[in-house]
Amino acid sequence: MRLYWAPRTRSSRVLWMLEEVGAPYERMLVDLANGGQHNPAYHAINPMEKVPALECDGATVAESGAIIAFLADRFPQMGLAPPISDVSRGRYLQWLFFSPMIEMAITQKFANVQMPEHSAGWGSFDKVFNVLSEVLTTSPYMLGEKFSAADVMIGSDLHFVIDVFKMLPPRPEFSAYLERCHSRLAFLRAQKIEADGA
Ligand SMILES: N[C@@H](CCC(=O)N[C@@H](CS)C(=O)NCC(=O)O)C(=O)O
Repeated sequence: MRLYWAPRTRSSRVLWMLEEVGAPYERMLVDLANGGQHNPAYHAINPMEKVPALECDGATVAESGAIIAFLADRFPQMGLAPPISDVSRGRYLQWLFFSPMIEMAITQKFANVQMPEHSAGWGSFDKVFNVLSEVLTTSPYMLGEKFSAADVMIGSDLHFVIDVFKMLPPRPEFSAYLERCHSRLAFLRAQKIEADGA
């Protein structure tokens, strides 16, 4: 497999996922500062001209959430997603797809745009994080006791919102969750790769 990436971007979550999966991969740096993402060869891989993207056995996939879902399904032996026929797959997909709501909530806050809660698909900034708080107050991970690919998505979103952008005042349930996510060996390996790559 080959990951097209750049440090300190949304590639970080895919790097973390690849380390969770443990299968061999190589990294190809896309030089965002010098327009590497606009190179026609890269455009063919991700027409959005953004990182990350993944090549796997001749197929390409872009969008960090899609890559993470793809990897979880491609390496089922790692137990990072409930099996297709398992009823808990529904809740897993719900949280995997929740990440864009977090992005919308952050964008709304940054842009300082007012919207009626009933017409915004994500409700509101507070609603999104209160819903996550509700889950993480009673369970160690988004699906309960077991870490899954949904935690790679939600964990990396919360890391950006809380640790990097400092957009949310500390909440004990989020701090404890991030501590659990950040103590995973795969996360620590990915962090080291980021640091060395940067
Ligand atoms: N929805 C995409 C977003 C990817 C994205 O926004 N990547 C940024 C870095 S975090 C990027 O490549 N920016 C370079 C550019 O737009 O020129 C995903 O989750 O993969």
